[in-house]
Amino acid sequence: MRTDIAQTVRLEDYRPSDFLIDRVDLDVRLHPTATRITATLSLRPNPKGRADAPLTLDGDEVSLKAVALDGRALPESEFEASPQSLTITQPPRGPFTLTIETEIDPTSNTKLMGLYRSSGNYCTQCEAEGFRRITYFLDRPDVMAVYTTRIEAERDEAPVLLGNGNRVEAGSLEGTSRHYAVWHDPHPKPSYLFALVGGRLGRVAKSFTTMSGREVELAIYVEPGKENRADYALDALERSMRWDERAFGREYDLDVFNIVAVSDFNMGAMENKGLNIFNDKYVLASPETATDADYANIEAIIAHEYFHNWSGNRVTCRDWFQLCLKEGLTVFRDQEFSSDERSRPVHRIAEVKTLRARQFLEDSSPLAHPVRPIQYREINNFYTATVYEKGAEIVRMLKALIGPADFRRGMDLYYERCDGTAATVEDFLAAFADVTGRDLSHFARWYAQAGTPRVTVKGTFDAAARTYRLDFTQETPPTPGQPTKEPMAIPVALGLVARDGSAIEAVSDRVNAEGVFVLDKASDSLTFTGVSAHPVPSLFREFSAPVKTILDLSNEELLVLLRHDSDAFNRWQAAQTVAMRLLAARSTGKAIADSDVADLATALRAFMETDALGDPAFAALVLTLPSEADIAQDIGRDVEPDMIHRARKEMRRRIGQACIETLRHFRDSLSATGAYSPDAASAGRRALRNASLDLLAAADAALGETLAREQFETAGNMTDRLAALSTLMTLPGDAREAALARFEESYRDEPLVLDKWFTLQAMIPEDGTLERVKRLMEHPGFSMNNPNRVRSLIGSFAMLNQVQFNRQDGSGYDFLADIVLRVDELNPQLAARLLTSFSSWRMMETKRRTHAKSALSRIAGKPNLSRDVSDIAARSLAEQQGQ
Ligand code: 0A1
Ligand code: ZN
Repeated sequence: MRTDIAQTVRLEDYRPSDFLIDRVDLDVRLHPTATRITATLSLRPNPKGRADAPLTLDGDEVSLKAVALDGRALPESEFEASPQSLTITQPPRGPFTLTIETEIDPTSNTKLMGLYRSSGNYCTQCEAEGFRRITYFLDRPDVMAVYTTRIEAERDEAPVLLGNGNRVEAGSLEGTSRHYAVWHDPHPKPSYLFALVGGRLGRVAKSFTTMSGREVELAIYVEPGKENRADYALDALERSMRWDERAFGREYDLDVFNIVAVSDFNMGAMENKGLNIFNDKYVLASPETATDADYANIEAIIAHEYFHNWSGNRVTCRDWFQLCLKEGLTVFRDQEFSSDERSRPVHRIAEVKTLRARQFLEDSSPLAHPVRPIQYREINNFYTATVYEKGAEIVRMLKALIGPADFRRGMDLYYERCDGTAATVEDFLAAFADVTGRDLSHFARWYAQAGTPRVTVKGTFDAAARTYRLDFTQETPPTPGQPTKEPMAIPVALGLVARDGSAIEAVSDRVNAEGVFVLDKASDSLTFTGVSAHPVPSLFREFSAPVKTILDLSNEELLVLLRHDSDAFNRWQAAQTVAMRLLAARSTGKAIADSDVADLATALRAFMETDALGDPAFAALVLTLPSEADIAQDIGRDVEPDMIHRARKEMRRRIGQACIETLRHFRDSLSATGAYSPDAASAGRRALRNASLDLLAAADAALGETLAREQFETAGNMTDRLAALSTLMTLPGDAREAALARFEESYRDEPLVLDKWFTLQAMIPEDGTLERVKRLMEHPGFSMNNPNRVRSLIGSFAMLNQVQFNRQDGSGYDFLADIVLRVDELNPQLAARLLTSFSSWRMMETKRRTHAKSALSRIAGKPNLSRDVSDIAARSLAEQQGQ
């Protein structure tokens, strides 16, 4: 375990490195338990650094075998070495070469950082601080070098050898069973983008010609025998490359682009230069094993990693505080790509659902932090929804504020100025300020201030004056370390809707050509003139800002928006708001009028009868009520998960019964014809059909069970089969257990499919689920060492099963605490992620809160915790100022 537990890194303490590394030559001799690395580093003092500083290189669990300076072996008196660092006390004052030999054990590397093994193959993960687990290095993103890597291995064990950049040489070692390959990457890069792979892998490939005529060989490497499951990923890669050329004028810059899928990976994927390494869940797909959602995720993540080649690799981050510079921007870019490839409104709704479920939750929790944090103890804990998803929303707002043409000009200027450098958020904003001549310093607050702003809006119609006034106020709640807040610059895209659906030609000089009003004060108002009848305002169209809104609209007015708004996002939002009001009231024991539920059901039925088939994917979203976790967040305090569960179930029953004929019709008429295709239109039809099945089952359990069983047996693809099984999960009894057994029998040799089986069972909202989860941990397909398995079973239980994780007897919390402590010994990053499922603990009612606090305290009190887990535990428990 690391010993520097309490050390805090602060943005304000940033200073340039005292030394720079221009070239790195690596010689890696792969061996299962004793891999040897010889690193030859070309160093020089940094003119921007301190003049007489020693040279201290970072290390982490590496064993030093030898060190030489300019070819002279260094005696022990001239350096200090520990597994965590290597210091040359009196380095030369000019350029010099340091040769370091280290040894590491990839087989026992269960942290999956640095060089490790997955299914016998060798692979690496270096972001954020994994390179120091391979050799001693200035392991910080502003030290950028040109790498040449020679990889040597047993030919039998690792016939495929891959590195960053282009392959420049390969051959056998005469008279031995070993072979080697040499890779050279001409683009200077930080160490976190280093990668190598050695293993037995199958390959699919395709060639691609970039817009300027460069020939690139695209290849995806997978477990042998699964090559045909990589076709969709390869196609998504080609489409991503084309899109970046079209949308941003960015083309690829090496002769090869390799992707390797591995089955043990802590995150989704990694953008290493020219050699992306992926969690195989985000590469492998076939109609029989992957759902529509899997296909969409693969497309998005392939795009995300590819787009990093410019936003992240060509322009990287000066330090880890600037993580959103690459991640927020790249998420924005992959979201735009998916929106262009699929339905924009449907994709936007999906993005917002994720943002609210993950980022708003984080923002209201003890783990809240600014998009650009100002301090951290463990950087791995900052790969968060705030940095990624809120980071993307900031870029989206910037585009809304300055318009698409200036946004593109700003992006071009940013790339032109910062190409080949390690940049900051200030560099990014300066490009847009310079192309528009605007002062973006107020806007920059979005990077610094944590918490979700709350915007309250009131509308006043004056019939005599024919005006309609909107009064806005905003406030942002306190978050850790930030008790008081400043107003934010909030773009409000808006319009007015007449109650009969006709267009309203109202004007206001506060609204720009794109229909956006900017709220940048604590309160402000705007008046429309020429308004002949009382309108319904449609605010935050397309979710123009990551804020919570409190509207003074009646349910009836919201249902006007569901029917008539030209903005699809707000049609969906209107139905969600009405449902949420009713659900939150019911879940807190407040009476609601029966007629209110009936009105919502009637409006949904009307929507389905007239509009649903025009865009089935959109209709499926409208039919889906806010989740139990969404409702808990809306209530915000003294939450009783069982009441929420009952309220939601009851409302689904009522809506299902009111719409039963239409649901039946959709379920029967939207059947697939022909072969499965993952395209958005086909997926949309399946989504509506399966949402209909699920609501039918809520309305009539016997009918639901019959239909779901039949669909489970006859489904021609995994989307429909899993949807049927998921509906059966809501219906306790023999049919459910029999279907689960059948599924296990069919897919026990398909780990990624078995993960879905683990997840569905972990989510069953009934007593007995915790025992089921414990039993499943003994299943031969489960492994505590594999992050996908742990996340599917235990992560799903803790994050997606509101009632059983938050059991009033505290057993859900105790279980998770035990698991976190066990996993921490193997894989601290995974353990810390699991622990974030406590982020809603403070909003629970007293009994649950007490149990959660004691489970967290038990974790925090354990000696020898990893830095990852101790950081999350301590922040989760900290008393918050001003809250
Ligand atoms: N940069 C990657 C995410 C990533 C971060 C840390 C990792 O360490 C285990 C792995 C991947 C991305 O944004 O896709
Ligand atoms: Zn990323």
